[in-house]
Amino acid sequence: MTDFHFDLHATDGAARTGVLHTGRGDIRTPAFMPVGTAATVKAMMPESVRETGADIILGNTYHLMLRPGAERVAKLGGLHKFAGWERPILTDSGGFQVMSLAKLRKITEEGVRFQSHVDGATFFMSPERSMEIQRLLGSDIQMVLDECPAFGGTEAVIEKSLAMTLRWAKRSKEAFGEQPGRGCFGIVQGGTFAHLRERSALGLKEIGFDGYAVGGLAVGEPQEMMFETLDFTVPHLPADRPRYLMGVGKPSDIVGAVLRGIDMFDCVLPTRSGRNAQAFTWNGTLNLRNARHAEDPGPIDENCRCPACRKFSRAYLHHTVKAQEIIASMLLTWHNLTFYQDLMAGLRGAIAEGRLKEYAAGLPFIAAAHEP
Ligand code: PRF
Ligand code: ZN
Repeated sequence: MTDFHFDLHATDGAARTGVLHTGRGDIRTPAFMPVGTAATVKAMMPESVRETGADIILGNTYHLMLRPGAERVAKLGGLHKFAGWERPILTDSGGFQVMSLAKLRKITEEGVRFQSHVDGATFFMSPERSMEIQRLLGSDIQMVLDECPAFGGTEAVIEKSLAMTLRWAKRSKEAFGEQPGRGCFGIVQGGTFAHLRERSALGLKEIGFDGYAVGGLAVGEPQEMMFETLDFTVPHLPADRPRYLMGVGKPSDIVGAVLRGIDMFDCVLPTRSGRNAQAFTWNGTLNLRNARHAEDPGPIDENCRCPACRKFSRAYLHHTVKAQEIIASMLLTWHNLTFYQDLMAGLRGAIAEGRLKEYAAGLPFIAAAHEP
């Protein structure tokens, strides 16, 4: 089996392109991971997700432990077989989702006790249990359990949270143990405080991980502040390991983060907004619900290779959105995931050719005003 390892092929300023090798296949970086929270990328068949250009999808420990349960998925042959996706899967640890979705959370040094948002049942998640679930699922990239503090916390609050997150990272790594072909990623926290981000990165490096995520961003801070935090965080991460910015983001967030040395991304935006009638284009976003599309015979994007653009008009998409037809979600999700993957391919090509800055500056959506 292929060892889990990262090969850097080229750099351009702080930006990098390469391949992350796993036992289940290769991931070209910079990479965008479509979100498949509940063992499905919503509204998409797995082979269609692959056709958009995805090398890896993301799954969620939190959702899968509640329903259908990690032990059940393991009994059925693991998450890849269960979900019909044989390529790599990264699983988030559940820390972030417990904070945003669960009811009656109680965090202690041992872990977090919470009530399911599905049926109110009580669960307990420790760093060890999170890693056990991710192993049962068969995840190729397993994330440590962390605490993602809300934006705007005081330095003292963020510092205390970070100290526990580092202790959880150590326990998570020990629980991960040795798993051939699979990797374990640490998660840098520390809010928007430079010295806390540095402390977090140094602490994680000392433990030693296969990759390093930047967590605690895109939690309500302005884009400029996210970029500034990356500027003082990324230099503390090892150059020979992949770097993953969690839960990001808009196309312009991704371009800015790639320019700052990030290699991997995940976000619900292309899938969720596709189910909400929004289409991404090189000139900004379109809302297909808008009446101005009602008699438009043209596609979303003349140059797009996706089925929504090759076979259907804006008028048809407008109609199916208005009529709440399922195909509207399917086609707009397919289009948006194609757009995101084509953007990543464009970024990889530009880095390989040493022209990323010019490529990024020439992207019309970076400056384009969004449709009201
Ligand atoms: N931690 C984890 N998952 C996450 C985040 C985090 O901080 C974020 C923050 N944007 C998204 N997903 N474990
Ligand atoms: Zn398209």
